[in-house]
Amino acid sequence: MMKNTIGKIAVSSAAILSFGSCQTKKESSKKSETKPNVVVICLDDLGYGDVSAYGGTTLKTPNIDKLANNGALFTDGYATSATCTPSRYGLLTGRYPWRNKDAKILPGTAPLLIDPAMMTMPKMFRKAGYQTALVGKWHLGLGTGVVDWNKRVSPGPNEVGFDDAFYMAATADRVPTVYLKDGVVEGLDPKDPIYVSYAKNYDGEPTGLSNPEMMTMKWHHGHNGTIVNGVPRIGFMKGGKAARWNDETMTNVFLKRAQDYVKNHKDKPFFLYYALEQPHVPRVPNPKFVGKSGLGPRGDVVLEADWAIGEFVKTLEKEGILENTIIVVTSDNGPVLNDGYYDDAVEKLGDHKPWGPLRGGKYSLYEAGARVPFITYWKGHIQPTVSDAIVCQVDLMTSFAKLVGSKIEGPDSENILNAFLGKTENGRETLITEATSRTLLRKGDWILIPPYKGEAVNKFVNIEVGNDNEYQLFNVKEDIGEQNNLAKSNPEKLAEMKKTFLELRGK
Ligand code: NG6
Ligand code: CA
Repeated sequence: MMKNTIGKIAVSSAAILSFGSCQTKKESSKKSETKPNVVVICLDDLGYGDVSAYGGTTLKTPNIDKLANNGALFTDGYATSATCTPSRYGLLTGRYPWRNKDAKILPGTAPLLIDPAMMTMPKMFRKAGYQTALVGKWHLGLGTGVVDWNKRVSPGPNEVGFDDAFYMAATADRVPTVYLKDGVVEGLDPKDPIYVSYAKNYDGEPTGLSNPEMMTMKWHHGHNGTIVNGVPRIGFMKGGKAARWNDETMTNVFLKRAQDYVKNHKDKPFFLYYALEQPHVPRVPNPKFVGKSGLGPRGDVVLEADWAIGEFVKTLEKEGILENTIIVVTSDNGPVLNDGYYDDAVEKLGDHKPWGPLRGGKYSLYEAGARVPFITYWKGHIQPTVSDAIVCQVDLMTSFAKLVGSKIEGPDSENILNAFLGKTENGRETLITEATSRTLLRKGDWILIPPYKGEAVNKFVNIEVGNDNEYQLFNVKEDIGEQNNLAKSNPEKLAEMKKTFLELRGK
């Protein structure tokens, strides 16, 4: 059912006619000899159903849809994890995050998770002659232990392959709420040094607990630390007042950096990882987008992100490099409504389904945890396609290596370049994703979730996280919503899946 819905929308002939149809054969074959720029646009907590090209009708994302309708839309595209840090670790290293025991949601003071000696996707691009850049969310740790935020913080993105990096350290709801440029807090006044702790508050600094009257957004669970711009965050921070970001302009700030990067680097091939913060909490849209979705701030920030993506693509076009740029649009993990603040995400949801037809959400072993919007677009090169291939962000590293003539491979990263280019529906055969350190197997049309202890529903976020005392076996081609556990009725398939899971996962 889902496939039909997607198919109808994504490959409507109007869309095909309106875009890219005038590209001549000669032009495209000439372009493919050059090294295309690669831009990976990764959103934060954007759900499978949040993109209207995936079948949603309440919330419209015209700019992402335009890429989806004129590129390849993957129905079975995955992050490696149902949370951010492990997911981005998989994306950037080509290695499954469950192989690294520290790949968990990190506090803003955590050390760098990626070993600087490791090969990474940006390093691979660099070796192939590319310029590399990060703009947006990092959340993979910084430094080696104790960080002095008043000096250059390293190692960080620059030490794992990014020539240029402009980023937030962790998440929008975690301190420090400042931007860093190549390891240096931007706009810091040396007379007002910045201190960050996740252990205890600094005397006299307002928190969500001590000064609730200062909050413009209330915390629901977790977020009762330092108040910045009326929003109580996770963790404590003191000083650095001039450097603190303004949540309302964050989208514009990141967009401008991404646009400037393109303008200043267009003469040589580049790899840009543009990591937008939406719709992660706290959801603080720019005033231009307040009330625009009718779904409250969560819907508004999705519209804002969609707008930013449209503006970014316009820049590529204006600079004359759209035909020579591959764009990937995806999300680090699935959706969540109440992720710790009272922000009307639940109350104003209406009939919008951020998870689409999938079960679960962020933090979940069920499909809405790691199955995410996944789109590849390359004007004149990728034909409008809806692909059922199983593809994962972990595969981008090796696949792009093949594209740019590099022999480098990520340890868990498969070469499925032709699937990413929409030329074949053969993607991965097997995939092991994770959700808060619990792993599961996708193989062909089947999902195996091993038994895990713990609550079935995380009551704070109201998401079925997938724990069960029994094995769960689903055929997601026939049962995309994972309603029928076939573990008992199909013992042969169960045995086969258990065997594969053991082989791949070990122990
Ligand atoms: C959780 C936070 C949640 C969010 C998440 C990270 C609490 C209670 N919840 O610990 O709000 O920040 O971490 O999200 O603190 S992620 O997309 O970066 O993985
Ligand atoms: Ca996320």
